Amino acid sequence: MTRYHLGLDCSTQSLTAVIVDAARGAIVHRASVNFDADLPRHGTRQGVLREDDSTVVHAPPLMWVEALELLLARMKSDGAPFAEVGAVSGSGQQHGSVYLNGSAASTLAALDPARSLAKQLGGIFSRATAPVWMDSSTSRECEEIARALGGQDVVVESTGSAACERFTGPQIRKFRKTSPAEYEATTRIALVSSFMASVLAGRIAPIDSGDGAGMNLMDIRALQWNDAALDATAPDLARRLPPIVPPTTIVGPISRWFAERFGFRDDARVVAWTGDNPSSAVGLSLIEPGMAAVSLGTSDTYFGTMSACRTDPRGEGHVFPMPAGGYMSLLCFKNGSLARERIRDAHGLDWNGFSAALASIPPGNNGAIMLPYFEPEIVPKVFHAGVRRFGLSEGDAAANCRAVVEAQMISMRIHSAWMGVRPTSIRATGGASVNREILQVMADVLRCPVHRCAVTDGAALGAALRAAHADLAADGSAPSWRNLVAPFVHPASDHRVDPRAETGNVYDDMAARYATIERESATDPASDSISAR
Ligand code: ADP
Ligand code: XUL
Repeated sequence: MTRYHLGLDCSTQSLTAVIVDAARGAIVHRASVNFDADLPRHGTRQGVLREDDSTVVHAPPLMWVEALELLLARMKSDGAPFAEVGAVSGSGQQHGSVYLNGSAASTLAALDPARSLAKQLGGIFSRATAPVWMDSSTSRECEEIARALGGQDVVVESTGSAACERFTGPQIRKFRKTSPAEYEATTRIALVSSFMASVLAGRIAPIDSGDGAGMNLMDIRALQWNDAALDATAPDLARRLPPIVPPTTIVGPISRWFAERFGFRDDARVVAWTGDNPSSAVGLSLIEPGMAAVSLGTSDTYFGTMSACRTDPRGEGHVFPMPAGGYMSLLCFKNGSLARERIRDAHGLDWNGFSAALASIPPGNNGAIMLPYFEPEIVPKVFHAGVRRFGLSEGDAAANCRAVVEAQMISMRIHSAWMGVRPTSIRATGGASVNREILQVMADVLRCPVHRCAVTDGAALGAALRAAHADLAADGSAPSWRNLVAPFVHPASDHRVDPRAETGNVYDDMAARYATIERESATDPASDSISAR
C-alpha cells in the first residue's frame, strides 16, 4: 500500500525533504540538512566555495550526495514512513552543472548497500566541483555564444533567455576552454537536479524541460536540444548530454541501495527532478495561466504563468516550461530585502518604524522617485551600484521608505509587462511578506489583490506533489493539478490585501515617469542625486 510521496529540494544552502499524503492534503514529515553546519568537512560557506576572484562560485557535488544519505538516515530514525512512499522527486538550484566520467553509469548501477554512498561515488566525477548559479565568471563566453548564434535576440527567442553568466551553456564553454583534457574525460554533463535523480535511480537520469530551459541550450518551443546552441557552446556536446523529457517522466524504480538501506519499496518510482523555481511554482499552486507570485526574500523574484511561450524582448526575464503544463516566467531583482534594509538602517528604524513611515506618505510619494541600486542590478541590468534620487532628499526618512518600496513594485510592473498577462491575484511569500504595508504598495501598484501564503519549503513541497502526480498518473488515476495542490496552499490568517480605489491612476502616471527615468539613467547616469546609500 503506497500512500505517501517524497519531495527533496537540493538548494544552495540545504537539502530539504517533505513527505505528503496527497489524499488527505497533508504534509506528514519534514526534515532538512544544512550543508555548512552538518557537513563542515567540505568547507562551504552558505553552501558554496568561492575563489579569490569572487565571480567564481562552485559547490562539491559529493557534498550533496552525503547530504542525501545523512538526511534519509535522520528521517529513518525519526520514523519517516519510507515503506509507504510510492514515488520520489526533487528539485535543484538551477543552472549548476555536474561533470561525470566514463565510470559513472556502471558505478551508479552497482552501488553496494553495505557501504556509504559518498565512498562509492567519489570516483565518478571528471570535475571535482560544480559551478553554481551564483557564478558570474563567464561574460566572455556569453558574448561568444551570442555572437555565434546571431546576437542576444536570437538566443532569447530560441532558448527563452539571453546568454547569462550563470546559465549552464556558458559555464560548459568556459570549462572546455580552460580544462580541455577534463572536458574530453567528461562523458555526461548533468544539472544539479538530474544528478540527484541519477543517484536515486542508480542510472544516468534525463534532464527535464523545466530545468533544461536554464541552460541556453534547449529550444524553448520544441523542448529539445537546440543544435545551433550546442555547436556554439562546445564541441561534441550532444553526446555528453542526456535526453530532455517532460517534467513528470518516471526515470525508473529507486536504486537497490536506497531500498535496502532505508526500507523503500523496490518499485518506488523516481520521477524526473526539475529546477527549484518551476518546482516552487507548483508548491505555491501556480498551475494555471495568468497567476503570479512574488517572493520577497534576500532578493525579490516575480513568477508568472503563461499558457503560450512568450519571451522577453529585453532579455531580462527567463522562460521555463512548467511541470503542470504551460510556461512560467521568472524575473530576479537583486535589490530586494537588501535595499529595504539599507533604507531602514540608514534612518535608524525597525520594521514597525519603516512601515509607519511608509504609510505616513500618500501613494505616489508627492512625485519623489528613487532608483534603488544599492547593489548592481539584474533587472534592469545595472553594472554599477548607485542609488539615484529624483525630487527626494536623502535625509527624509518617510519619503525614502516609500520611495524604495514604490520603486521595487513599479519595476516589477514595468518589467513583467512583456508577459502579456495581467494577474488577477498575486501570492506573496518570503521573509518580507509579513509586512502588510509593503504588500499594500504591491497591491496598489500591480492593481490586484495580494494573498500572503504561509507555504515554506515551496520547492520541496512542489517536488512531492509532482511525484504524486506522476505516480498516480502511472497507475491510471491522474488527479487534476488543481485538486492535487489546492489543500496545500494555506493562506496566512491576515492573508489578503486589496488594492485601494482611492489610489486611482497615481501609479499609471508614476510607472510611465519611472520607466522614462530608468531608461534615461541607463544611458546617462547623471541625476538629481547619486549616492551609495
Ligand atoms: P532568503 O530565503 O532569501 O534567505 P527570506 O525569505 O527568509 O530570505 O527573507 C529574509 C528577509 O526578510 C530579511 O532579509 C529581512 O529583510 C526580511 N524581513 C523580515 N521581516 C520583515 C518585515 N517585518 N518587514 C520587511 N522585511 C522583513
Ligand atoms: C534562477 C536562479 C536561482 C537558482 C537558485 O534563475 O538562478 O533562483 O535557481 O535558487
